[in-house]
Amino acid sequence: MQNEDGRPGLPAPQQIRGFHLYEQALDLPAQLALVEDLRGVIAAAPLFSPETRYGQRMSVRMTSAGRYGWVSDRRGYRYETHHPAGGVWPPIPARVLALWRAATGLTRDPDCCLLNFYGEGAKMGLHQDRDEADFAWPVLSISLGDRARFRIGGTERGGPTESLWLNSGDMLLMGGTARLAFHGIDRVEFGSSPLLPKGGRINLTLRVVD
Ligand code: MD6
Ligand code: FE
Repeated sequence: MQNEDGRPGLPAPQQIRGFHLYEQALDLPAQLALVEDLRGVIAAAPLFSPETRYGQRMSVRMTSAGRYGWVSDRRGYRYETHHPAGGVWPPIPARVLALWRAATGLTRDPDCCLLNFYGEGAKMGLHQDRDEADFAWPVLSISLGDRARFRIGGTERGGPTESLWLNSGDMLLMGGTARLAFHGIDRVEFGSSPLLPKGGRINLTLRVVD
């Protein structure tokens, strides 16, 4: 299969407010292989519950792979070369890099693969991804497991929003005019996918950091 840009291996994306949605970009065997890779990432860099600068714990648990990982604590949000427990982050799995190359067509690989895990009741408030040095690089997101209601706004907080479902195997590319759009996860339909035996949702976001 080729998408509109002639990139092999991906269906044509749907465009929603400048986001490119690749529905079912990963078939079930590809999703299962990715989950196995991510178990290795989590074994090397355990999930943690970041604190916000206001001292509240996020409901999403996180870890990262790559040269940089995204962390949040009372000092604020930032990228760090080390896990909060001290070690360097594990490398980004080759299969994840292959998806980045296929979806973006870029030869520059991402520096960070942020892994978000949503257990029962977890959600993520509307935010912009703006901790990276250069917003010309896109952000690619990959969804695995339970389906989630993804909300998209504009570049100003408080403007109109719309939402769409992200299902297991979907990829979403946020670039161009959408790169600084507000977005978040309203809710996850816990137990809606059989991919993760104990339920939950994994979201990967791939970013060029510096
Ligand atoms: C999520 N995603 O899907 C949260 N960020 O769980 C994000 O925050 C996100 O999906 C940047 C680009 C795409 C995303
Ligand atoms: Fe984000």
